[in-house]
Amino acid sequence: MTSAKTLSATPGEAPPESLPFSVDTLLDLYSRMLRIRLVEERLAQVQSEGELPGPVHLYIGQEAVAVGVCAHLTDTDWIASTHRGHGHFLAKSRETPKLVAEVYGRATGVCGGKGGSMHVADVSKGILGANGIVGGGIALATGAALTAKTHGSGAVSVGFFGDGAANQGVLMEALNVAALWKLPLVLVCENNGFSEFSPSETVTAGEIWKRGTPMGIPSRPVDGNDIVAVYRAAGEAVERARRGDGASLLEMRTYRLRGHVEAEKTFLAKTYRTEEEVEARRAQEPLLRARSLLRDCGVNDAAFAAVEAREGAEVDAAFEYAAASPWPDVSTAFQDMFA
Ligand SMILES: Cc1ncc(C[n+]2csc(CCOP(=O)(O)OP(=O)(O)O)c2C)c(N)n1
Repeated sequence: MTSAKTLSATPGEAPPESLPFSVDTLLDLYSRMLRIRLVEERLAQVQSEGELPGPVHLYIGQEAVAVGVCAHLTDTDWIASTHRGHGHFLAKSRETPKLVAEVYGRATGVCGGKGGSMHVADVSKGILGANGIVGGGIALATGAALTAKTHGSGAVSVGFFGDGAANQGVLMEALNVAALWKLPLVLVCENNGFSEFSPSETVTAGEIWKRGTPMGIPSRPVDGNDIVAVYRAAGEAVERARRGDGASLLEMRTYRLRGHVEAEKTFLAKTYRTEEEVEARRAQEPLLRARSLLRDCGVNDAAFAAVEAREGAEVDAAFEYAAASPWPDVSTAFQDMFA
């Protein structure tokens, strides 16, 4: 099969003016976003068929944030995630079968099937886990940044959190100690427009990115559906943290295209947004925009088809693996619970 490396119409050429990387890199970032999208579309399908043991909060529409940020990290850097964490996991680790098996609750999952969708974690890859406690990842990432600084490991820690989580007091505490102690921390707020069923403007005062500036923390809003903008902003913040210059706060402005949780329409008494609004925002979604940019760079249909075939095959294999995997044995119920 043709590899992504040879797909661009401009192999080996300098990137166009507007790109901070080669066309091949853009295609690679696109393929990573596509992997997340394909996994989650399939999760939506199997969830509706009753195949999953628990609820799932999908990341569809926000893929550029996880991929553009994690592109700057290695396995020895840390991330802490949210209840909407599949995208963060897959952007940091490509171990798709382990992720899918975990969401299926199977023994072959990355947490042996005991974590499920909201607790996918892999410390060996620097993934401190998805988190059912809104804002919990902010504190975990700050602690990991303090550990990195104390040990002089050179690692950077990234805390992903939602706009709803930005209203938890822990954000203030994290910003305070991160500024005081110059922690190697990047706080990434994903403002996807909603906190559960409340539009952000009904529960959040002012602009979230501005909450870092009183502490002297470089803070900025970013178009979170533009993979290039995310990559650039995250690159600067990660570099700053790695240099020892301290923390940054990025507010990634994006949009949640699916429900807060799958099947929410079966229990919600009233809607909190219109179909027209969602459709209008679909035109701005990150994969569509990355495709359009790649086309402008000369990437053709055959190249897209090759990427789709490769990613589709990986995702098919991951779902086959998960569905065929055993449930955890009851005798293991108390293993790995305490350290
Ligand atoms: C501490 C805590 N409070 C409340 C909840 C219930 N809850 C689950 S998700 C959610 C909304 C979170 O919104 P946001 O942080 O914007 O993330 P998004 O769902 O938009 O990704 C709430 C309030 C919770 N899980 N934990």
